[in-house]
Amino acid sequence: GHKFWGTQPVPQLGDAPPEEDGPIEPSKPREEVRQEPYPLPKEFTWSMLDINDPAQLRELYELLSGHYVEDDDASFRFQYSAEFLSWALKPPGYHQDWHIGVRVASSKKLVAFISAVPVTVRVRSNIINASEVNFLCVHKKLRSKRLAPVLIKEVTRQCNLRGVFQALYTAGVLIPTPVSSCRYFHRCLNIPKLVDVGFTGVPSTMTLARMIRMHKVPERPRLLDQGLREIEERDVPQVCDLFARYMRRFDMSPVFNEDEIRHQFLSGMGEGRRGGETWKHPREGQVVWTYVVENPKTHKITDYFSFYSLPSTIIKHPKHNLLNAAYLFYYGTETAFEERAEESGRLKKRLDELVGDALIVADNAKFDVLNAMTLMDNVCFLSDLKFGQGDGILNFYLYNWRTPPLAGATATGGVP
Ligand code: YNC
Ligand code: MG
Repeated sequence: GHKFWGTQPVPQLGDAPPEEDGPIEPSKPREEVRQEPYPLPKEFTWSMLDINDPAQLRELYELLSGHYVEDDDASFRFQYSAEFLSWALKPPGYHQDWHIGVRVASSKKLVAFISAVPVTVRVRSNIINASEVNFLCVHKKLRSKRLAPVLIKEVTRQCNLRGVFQALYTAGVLIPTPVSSCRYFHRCLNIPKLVDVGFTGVPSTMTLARMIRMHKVPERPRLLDQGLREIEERDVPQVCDLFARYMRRFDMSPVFNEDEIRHQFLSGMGEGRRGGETWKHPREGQVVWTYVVENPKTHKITDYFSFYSLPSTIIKHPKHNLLNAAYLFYYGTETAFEERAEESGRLKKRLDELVGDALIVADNAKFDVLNAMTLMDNVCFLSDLKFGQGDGILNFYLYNWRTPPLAGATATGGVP
C-alpha cells in the first residue's frame, strides 16, 4: 500500500477510471488553509531558497548534482546546470516561497528541496490554474525516513496559500495514478563516446564503423534555404499563436501567454548575438535552442522547434564524466492545418524535416544524443529518424484533478 499517497486527493490505483473531469476535493478559502509549516524532525529547518542569490543557486546545483535522479543501474545522474535551474524555477509569475529547501539546523547544510512554479494547464477543455512540482530531492544519507511526504505536504500548503489547488508533476516511479506514461527514445549522435560509456552497444550484426556511418547527420540544416533561423524577440506573437493552435491537437498541454513563450523559448538562449552560421556556434551557458522557419516571401513563421540541454554525470567512468544530452522540447508547424495533412503523410514529412534539422543543430552544438519521449506527434518520426527505444519511462500526474484516461500521445510542459 501507499501510506502517504493513499491519503492524498489523487485517483487510487485500481479505482474505476473516472468518467468526468473535475477537482477531487474542493478549494478552500485562505484562512482555512493550515497557517504553520509542517513539522520537520528537530535536526532540520525549512529554508526558502533565493535562486537570484548565486550562492544559494550553487547550493541547489550541488545538492541536485550529487543526489538527484539516476537511471535504473546508477550509471547516469541528471546534472542540471545552474543556468537551467534558474530558467526552470523563474518563469513569469514565479514565487520565491515555492522554492522550498530543508537545511540541517546546526550546520545549515542544504539536504532536501522541492519546488513549484505556476502553470496554466489545459486538460481537454478545462483550463486549470495549477502549479508544476519538480526537483524533489532528498540527500542520499537521509533516504527512506519519510521526509518526501513532508516536503510534498509543505509545497501543497504553500500552493494552497496562493489559491492553487491543482498540480502537474512527472516521475519515473509509479505512484497513484498516472494520467499518461511516456517512454524515452534516444537518437545517438556521438557513437564512439556513447559506446565507450555504455550508453549504447554495437549490435552483433554491425561494426562500429558501420554504426557511425549509419548515425552520421548532414553538416548543414536542410531548411536553411526555406528560412530556418534562430528565434528572435519579434517572433514571439507568431510563435505564441502557432504554439496554441498546434497544442490543441493533444488532450493535455500547458497554455502559454506571450511572456511565457518568451521565457520558454528565448530567455534560456543566453546573451549576445553570434555572427555568421549561428547554428554552428552555441553560446556559453545556453539552456534552450529554438529555431523558426520564416517564409522568405510572406515573412510568416510557418514552423518552429526547440530542444534543451540537460547533461548527465557518467557515474563511474575512467575517461568521460559528462553525457551531453539534449531533449526535444516543443515544436509546431502550419502543415498540420492544411487539408488532409495527416492522411496524406505531409505532416509526418514536415516533422521529419524539422526534427531532422534539430538533430543537425544539436550535432553542431556537440551534443552526444538527442532524447525524445512518446508524446505530442513524436511517435510518427522516431523510428525513421533513428531514435532507439530506451529503458526509461516518465509518468505524468495531476494532483487533485480527476479525468478519464487521456487518449494516446499527450503533451505537457514538464521537464523531466
Ligand atoms: C516521487 N518521485 O511513494 P507512499 S520527480 C512522489 N514523487 O510514499 P521517503 C514519491 N512521491 O508510497 P525517499 C516519489 N518518490 O508510501 C517517492 N515518493 O505513499 C513517495 N530520489 O518517502 C513514495 N526525485 O522520504 C512514498 O522516500 C514516500 O527518502 C516515501 O525520498 C523520495 O521531482 C525522493 O527521484 C524522491 O531524492 C525525494 O528518493 C528521493 O526515497 C530522491 O521515505 C532521487 O514518497 C531524486 C528523485 C524525484 C523526481 C519530481 C516530482 C515530484 C512530485 C511530488 C508530488 C507533488 C504533488 C503535488 C503537490 C502540490 C499540490 C498543489 C497544489
Ligand atoms: Mg526520507
